[in-house]
Amino acid sequence: MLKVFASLEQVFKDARRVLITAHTAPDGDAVGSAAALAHIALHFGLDARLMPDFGDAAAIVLPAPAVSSCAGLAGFVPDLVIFADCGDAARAGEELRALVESGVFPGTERVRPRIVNMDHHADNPGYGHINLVYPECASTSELVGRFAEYLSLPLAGGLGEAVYLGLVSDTGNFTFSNTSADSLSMAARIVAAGLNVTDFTNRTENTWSLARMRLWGKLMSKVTLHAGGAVSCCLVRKAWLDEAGLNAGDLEGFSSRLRCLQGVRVGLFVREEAERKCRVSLRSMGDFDVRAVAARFGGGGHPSAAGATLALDPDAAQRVILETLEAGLGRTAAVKV
Ligand SMILES: [Mn+2]
Repeated sequence: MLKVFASLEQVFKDARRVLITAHTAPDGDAVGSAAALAHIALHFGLDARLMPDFGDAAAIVLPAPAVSSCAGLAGFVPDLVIFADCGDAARAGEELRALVESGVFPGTERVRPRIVNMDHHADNPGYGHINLVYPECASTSELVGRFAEYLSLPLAGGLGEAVYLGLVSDTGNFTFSNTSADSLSMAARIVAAGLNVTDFTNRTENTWSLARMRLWGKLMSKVTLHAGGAVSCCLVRKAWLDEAGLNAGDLEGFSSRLRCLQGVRVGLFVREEAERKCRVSLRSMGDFDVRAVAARFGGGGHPSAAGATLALDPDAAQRVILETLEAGLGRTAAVKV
């Protein structure tokens, strides 16, 4: 890791304008790792932009302007593009997927920025010129935190908050199977550097609207059990979100709640995005590989947290995933959990 950190440090030294991107429908690790990289870019004196526009998902103060598309960059042409927490380039959206494919920055004829890929998804194909893909990191933010510490930057202030957001987000507040001594000790160093955990949580998590809590209540009242109680399942129709004036970000974390039920090994959450288009999220406690299930439907992720997008209505999407889960769990029925 030290050798590739040295290469990355040189990339930052050589660059002038950096675009830092994370996946669309961003979670705390996407926001946190991108924001932490922006802090590091500012340390090197770079002009930085973030994409997508994280909006309400940000939860923390972003150190650089965030735009929703390349058009929003308004003439800002980067010589460095960093993908954070994107298991494949397409997760950063169509424009930046095209950048990886052609090498040419969208809207220009021959600008070819350096492409850096920082991630912790094991199925990341390594689409950058420089690839830092470390599945042993519980979050991409932890990887960025390690790079900051390699640069002797203390994980304090905005940088510490950004890394901490990713640490807690991808480990479910240090409860998921990926939680390691490394992630906990990095959190300890951030707290030692001044982060107030209660104040941070108040600003980032204790911010629910009543409409959001009531929607969660409605969804929880509709949870069903399958495969002899080994699978919990819930689906949300787009109309329910629209009626409540909510969006997908208001459901962040719901899929993990589905694992709380005693005896459940896999939680399945189906969210209708549009007509005949659903996002399915799968969560396990690490003893059943949900990434393999997601991969069968063109998705990916981690062994205990994965997702896929299906061109089906929500009931059909639920049915096909449940069938796959039931077959898979049947094969591992002998596993004692
Ligand atoms: Mn992540």
